[in-house]
Amino acid sequence: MKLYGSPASPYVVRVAIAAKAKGLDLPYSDAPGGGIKSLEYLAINPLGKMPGLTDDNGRHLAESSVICEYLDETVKGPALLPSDPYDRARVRLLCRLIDLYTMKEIGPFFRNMDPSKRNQAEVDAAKEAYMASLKHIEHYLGGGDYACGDQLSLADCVLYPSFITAGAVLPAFGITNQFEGLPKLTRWWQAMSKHAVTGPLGKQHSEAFLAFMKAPRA
Ligand SMILES: N[C@@H](CCC(=O)N[C@@H](CS)C(=O)NCC(=O)O)C(=O)O
Repeated sequence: MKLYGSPASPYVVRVAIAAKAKGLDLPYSDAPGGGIKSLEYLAINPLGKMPGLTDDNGRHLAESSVICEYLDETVKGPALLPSDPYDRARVRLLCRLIDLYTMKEIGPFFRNMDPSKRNQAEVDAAKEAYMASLKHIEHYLGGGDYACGDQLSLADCVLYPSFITAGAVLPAFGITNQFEGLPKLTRWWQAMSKHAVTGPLGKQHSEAFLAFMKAPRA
């Protein structure tokens, strides 16, 4: 099994967290051929995005949430999807909310990091949509230490690195505590940062993402 991508990517880190939660260490591998747009990597993931996964049979997969579910079904270890159908749906719903709504708004922030070139209207719209998406996640969150139930699920694997990425970008736009007024998210966030699986991989993501942000760009 090979995971392609960098610890700077929240999408890649969610796969590493899901693997580790199953008891599997899945190291980050560089895309072959010099990067994610190389012909060699496009043969693995034609979308040219990270992560990509090659399984033990040499078959390839793309899209982080799909890869996480594949690991859950093929790697021995604790189940990352609850057995109760409603809870399972809720885990999938939380993953969908963060992908379709929350992460969508990170792009505008990222594009507007430089205050001298900032499109304030774009930033204001992103702020409103981002905070609305957090309220929706708060609504469906369990209220305990885990996103759903009393053990780690795919929702924790997917949400946690996304909020680390967001938390590194938002202070530049005046949001120093993205979970202010959101008690379920606040409790869950504190628990995740101390959790034996999410804590260390989250810390590594945070450091790698901050280094990526500081790196000069062409
Ligand atoms: N929906 C994809 C998103 C992956 C994604 O956007 N990855 C970023 C890195 S954080 C990437 O590879 N971007 C390069 C590009 O889009 O060209 C997933 O869940 O795997």
